[in-house]
Amino acid sequence: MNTHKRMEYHTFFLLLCCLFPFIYAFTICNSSRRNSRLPPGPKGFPIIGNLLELGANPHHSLAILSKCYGPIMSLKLGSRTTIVISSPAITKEFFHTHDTSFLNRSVPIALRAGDFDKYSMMWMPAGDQWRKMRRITKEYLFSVLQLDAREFLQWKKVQELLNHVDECCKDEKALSIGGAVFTTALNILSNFMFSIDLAPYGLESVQEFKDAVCALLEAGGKPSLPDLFPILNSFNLLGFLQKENVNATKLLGIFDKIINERLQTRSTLYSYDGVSTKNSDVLDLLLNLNLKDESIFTQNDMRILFLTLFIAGNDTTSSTVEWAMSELILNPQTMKTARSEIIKLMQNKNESIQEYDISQLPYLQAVIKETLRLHPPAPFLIPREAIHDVDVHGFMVPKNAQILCNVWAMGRDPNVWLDPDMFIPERFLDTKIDYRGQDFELIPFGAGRRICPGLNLANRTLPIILGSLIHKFDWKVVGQPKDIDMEETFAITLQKAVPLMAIPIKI
Ligand code: HEM
Ligand SMILES: *[C@@H]1O[C@H](CO)[C@@H](O)[C@H](O)[C@H]1NC(C)=O
Ligand SMILES: *[C@@H]1O[C@H](CO)[C@@H](O)[C@H](O)[C@H]1NC(C)=O
Ligand SMILES: *[C@@H]1O[C@H](CO)[C@@H](O)[C@H](O)[C@H]1NC(C)=O
Ligand SMILES: *[C@@H]1O[C@H](CO)[C@@H](O)[C@H](O)[C@H]1NC(C)=O
Ligand SMILES: *[C@@H]1O[C@H](CO)[C@@H](O)[C@H](O)[C@H]1NC(C)=O
Ligand SMILES: CC(=O)N[C@H]1CO[C@H](CO)[C@@H](O)[C@@H]1O
Repeated sequence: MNTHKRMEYHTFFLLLCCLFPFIYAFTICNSSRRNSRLPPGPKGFPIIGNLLELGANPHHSLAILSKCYGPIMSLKLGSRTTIVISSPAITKEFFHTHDTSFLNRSVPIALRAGDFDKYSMMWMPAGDQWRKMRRITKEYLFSVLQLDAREFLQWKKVQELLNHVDECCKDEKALSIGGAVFTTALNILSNFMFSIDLAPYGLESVQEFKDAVCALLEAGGKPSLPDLFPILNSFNLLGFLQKENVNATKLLGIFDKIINERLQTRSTLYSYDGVSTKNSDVLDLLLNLNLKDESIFTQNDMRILFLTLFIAGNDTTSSTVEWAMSELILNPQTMKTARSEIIKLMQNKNESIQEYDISQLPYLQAVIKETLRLHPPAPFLIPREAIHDVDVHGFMVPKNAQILCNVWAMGRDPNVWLDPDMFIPERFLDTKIDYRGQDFELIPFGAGRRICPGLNLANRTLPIILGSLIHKFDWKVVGQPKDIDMEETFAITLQKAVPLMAIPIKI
């Protein structure tokens, strides 16, 4: 499988090199036609669009291309100028020095269907509405205060996960790590927000919810044909988009139901003016806000916010834990080191890891960093768009250009990391490198003003879940660890192509 993949890139690379003279001739001979200050790249060669479309892993293809053209290059995907950046220094210019010029998102056409881009904080242009949503998530959802207040809740959800694993343990049953963690991550979120479990372990309804979100994600992530060749837009893949719409509508329907039910309980509980003074969860806080001044925060804002957060929070968390577990099972010595650290810290406590323990588990934190370095859930971050023409690094980035930051390539760049392909958490032990968006060699959460707002939550959820899983259980796979399939599949997030199934063994 691996060799096969490698062959494929090899072939791709060869093909490129054969094409290079043509591309070169094409570009140089007609350079008067285009702006010569654009970053280098195979300009105006539509076949590249095709190749990307064909390649299931565009982050690999673009990493190869940037070996030819350098860490800042421009491509023409259909009619859209795309700037691909793949070095920490250049990334810093974009998301630090010139951050305000790249605050807009470039919206995949599939998402424009349901006006999703107009309402969702993740895709909307960086205007007043976006600033408002950022402020609300910062104050009401992911502030240290709010996260502290809900610490017990997260802990409780992790206990449920451990109980579930315990049961699989008794039956010596292999368990889908991603699936189990997905349920936990979803429930942590849904309890943060509405104080209910959206996903009981292993029920049909979860699958439905997952499928719906999945389809939406895939639609957003793959560079679809009409995106690359807008001329095809007239076909519009109508049936497809309508289906997406139905699905989004369905998800929104779930949130509507929850909101309406809450409004009803509130009206009976707090009969005076419907304002809850006892701030029990995010929904209550937001409804209070909505009651204070409906124009500030409408019910539609609310349900789209929920939808966005569920899409953003689902598989990022579970796929990171899944990758981490795969790497740890592949590297037993690393697993051992991580576990001993936890056992040593916890030996005088008879409980499982709590949030305040994390700061005393540097190795566990390093494992998470190393996982995010090699397997960033968003290999291109989430594409931004140039608001106006910008001069970067001596090149001209034109207005409306789409910016792809290949964090996946940076994570595996030998100029940036020693032995980039090896899983070595130790590399983070004696550095201060963190993923808060200031160290540009490691920015799985993005950087600048549009950095992932869920960062604080993820920084608590990831180590707690992973730490608990390896503290209480040893893990083995059917067959040899070295046979674990580490292939990736690309939607808007990077997931394992073959889910990790592992058998827990109680310690
Ligand atoms: C391992 C976990 C996660 C990773 C690696 C991750 C990564 C990212 C990245 C790379 C971006 C784009 C940043 C940029 O443009 O510079 C982003 C945006 C976003 N993330 Fe996350 N994320 C994670 C977890 C979460 C969680 C748990 C939530 C919420 C529940 C969340 C909510 C969002 C939202 C709403 C945005 C859009 C922000 C905006 O456009 O203003 N993320 N995330
Ligand atoms: C560049 O291409 C255009 C047509 O696309 C042609 O008219 C023009 O002569 C070409 N310029 C050069 C320098 O070859
Ligand atoms: C959602 O979309 C997927 C694939 O596009 C489809 O299989 C599924 O049936 C849809 N769900 C609904 C409720 O339409
Ligand atoms: C921890 O141990 C103490 C006594 O040693 C006991 O009272 C407490 O219930 C235990 N807690 C848990 C979670 O087992
Ligand atoms: C993540 O949590 C750890 C431990 O609490 C803390 O030291 C670190 O600064 C946090 N990182 C970010 C990016 O918030
Ligand atoms: C961001 O994009 C929107 C439309 O997509 C546009 O109206 C707006 O002007 C852009 N923002 C800025 C600051 O240019
Ligand atoms: C909708 C969606 O992305 N679902 C995913 C959530 O995470 C689990 C575990 O990684 C995936 O299996 C789902 O496909």
